[in-house]
Amino acid sequence: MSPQITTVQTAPIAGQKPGTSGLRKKTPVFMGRHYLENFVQSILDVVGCAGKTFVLGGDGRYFNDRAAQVILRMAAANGAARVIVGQGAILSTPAASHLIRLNQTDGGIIMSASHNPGGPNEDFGVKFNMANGGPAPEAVTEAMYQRTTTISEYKVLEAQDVDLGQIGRHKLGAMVVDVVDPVTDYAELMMKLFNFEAIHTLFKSGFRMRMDCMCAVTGPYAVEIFENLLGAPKGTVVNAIPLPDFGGMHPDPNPTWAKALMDEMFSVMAPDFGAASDGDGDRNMVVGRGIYVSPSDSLAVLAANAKLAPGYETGLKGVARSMPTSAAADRVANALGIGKYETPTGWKFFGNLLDAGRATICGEESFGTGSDHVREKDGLWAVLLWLNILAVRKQSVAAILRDHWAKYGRNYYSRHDFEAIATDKADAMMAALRGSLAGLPGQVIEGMTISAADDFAYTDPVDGSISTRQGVRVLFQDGSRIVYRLSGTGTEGATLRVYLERYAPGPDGLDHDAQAALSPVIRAAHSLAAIAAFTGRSEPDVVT
Ligand code: VG1
Ligand code: CO
Repeated sequence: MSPQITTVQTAPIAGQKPGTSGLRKKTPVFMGRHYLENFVQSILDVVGCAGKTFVLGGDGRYFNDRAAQVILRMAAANGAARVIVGQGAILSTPAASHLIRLNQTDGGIIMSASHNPGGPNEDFGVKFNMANGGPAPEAVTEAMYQRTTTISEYKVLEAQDVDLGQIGRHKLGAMVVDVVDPVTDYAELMMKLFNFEAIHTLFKSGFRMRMDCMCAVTGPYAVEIFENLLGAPKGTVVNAIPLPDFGGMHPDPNPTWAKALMDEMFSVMAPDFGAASDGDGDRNMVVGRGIYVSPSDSLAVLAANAKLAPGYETGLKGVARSMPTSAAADRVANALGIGKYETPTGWKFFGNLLDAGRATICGEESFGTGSDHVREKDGLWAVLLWLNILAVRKQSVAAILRDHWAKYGRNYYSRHDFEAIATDKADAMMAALRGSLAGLPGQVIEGMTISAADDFAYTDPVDGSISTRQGVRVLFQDGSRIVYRLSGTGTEGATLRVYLERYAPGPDGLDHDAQAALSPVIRAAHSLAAIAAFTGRSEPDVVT
C-alpha cells in the first residue's frame, strides 16, 4: 500500500520574509509548530512541485537532518518526481548549486544560515535556488513571502525517514530519492577549472598551507581536495569535521572569528598560505604569511590573474562586484578592457550577469568570491584559484599583493559592524541619514569634500528589474567613500554595516595599516551619521 498524503490545516505565521539570502531565524523558531512546513509549502506553491526534480542539502547545523526529512515528505506529498540529496543531508552551498546545474534539475532547497552560529539556540535557515543554480531573485522570494501570509494548509506524506546515510536510490511514496556523495561531483568540477598538477608540485616542494574549516561544511571537501587529491600534508585542514553547533565556533571567516588562523599566519612559524571558510562553504578568507588579504583586494587579484588557471585561460568577459565592495576590481576591469558591474549586496544579483555571459568573476567585500562555474559564491574555488596563481607565479602572497598595488594603486578598505542595535534606533539613524543626503554635496568634512551622496538603486541590465534603497553612499572628491546599510541576514535586532574606502594611487603610501590609512574616513563616517547619538555605540563590534 502506498503511504498516505495528509493535508494539514495551518495559519499564516508572521515574519517569514526572506532577507539577503533566504529565511533565517533562531532555531527554536524554525522548530516551532508549522514554521518550517509553512515556509516550505509556500516555496513549493510558488515554484510548482508536481513532476519536478530538486536538489536538497544543508550545512549540517543543528536541525539540518530532521528538517531534511520533513522537506522530503512534503516534496513527495506535493508530487515531486525526484530529489537528489547529499549524503547525511549535507551539501555546501556551492556544491548544491553545481548539482542543480549538473543534473538540470528544477532548483534546490538549501538548509543553512551560512555564517551565523548554529545550535539549539542559535540560527537556522532555508533558501531556494533556481534551475540556474542561483539564489531565487527578489520577485520570487517576495512571492514566497506573500504566499506565507495567506497559507491555510500544507501537504505531507505519512512515511518513515529515508536513510540518508545510504548512498544510492531510495523511494518515498512515488518519489525517487537519490542520495549522492556530497563531494565527488564538486571535486571533479574543481579539477576541470584548476591546474591540479602545478598545485600538487607546489605542495611537494614543501609549500605549507593551513585551511580552517571552522567545524562547518567544507571539512570533507577540503580534506578530499587539498590532502587527498593535491597531496597537502595530513593536518593541513583543521576543524575539518562538521558539527551541529560548529564546535561552538562562529563560522564566519574574518579576522575576528577566525582568530586562531590569523594568529598562526602572523607567527614566526607561519605557513605560506592560510584560508578559512564559513558555515555553508560559500565564503573564504585568504591570508598570506604575515599579510591579510582584504576580500575586495582578493577579488581584484583573482580577476587580474585568472588567466593563469585553465578554466579561465581564454580571459574574462567581465567582473562584477557588490556596491559596498571596493573599486579595486574596477581598476583591473579597466586595464583588461572588459565589462564591470556594480550590483546590490547579495549573490542573487549576479545571476543574470553570469547567465547572460556578461560577467565571469564576481565578488563581495563580505568574503565572497566566485565565477560562472556555479551560481553561488564559492569559498574553496577562491582558495584553489589563489593556490593556482601561487603555483604558477612562484611568489609569496605578500609579493603578489605588493605587485598588484604598485600597478593599480591601493584601495584601502574596511568594514565596521555595529551588531544587535535596537531596530528602531538603527532605522531612525538610516532615516535621518537619508533625509540629509540632498544637503551633503559640497560640504567639507575631515578636509575632504563630498562630491555626491545617494541611496543606491540598481537596474538589472539584463531583465530591467529595479531594486531601490540598497545602501547610502557618500562619495568624496579624492575618491574616498563611505557606505551605510543595515544587514539583511541577522536574527537579532539590527546590524549596522559601515563600509570605508580610500584610494592611494602610489607609488608612495601603499604600505600603511588599513585602519590608520582610513582614520579620517572613519571619523567622517561617525560624524555624518551621528552613529553614537542614535545608537549609543562609538566602537564597532567587528572590524574586517
Ligand atoms: C551578508 C553580506 C552579503 C552576503 C550575505 C550572504 O548580508 O553582507 O554580502 O551576500 O551576507 O552571505 P547582509 O545583508 O547581512 O549584509 V552568506 O555567506 O550568508 O550566504
Ligand atoms: Co555563506
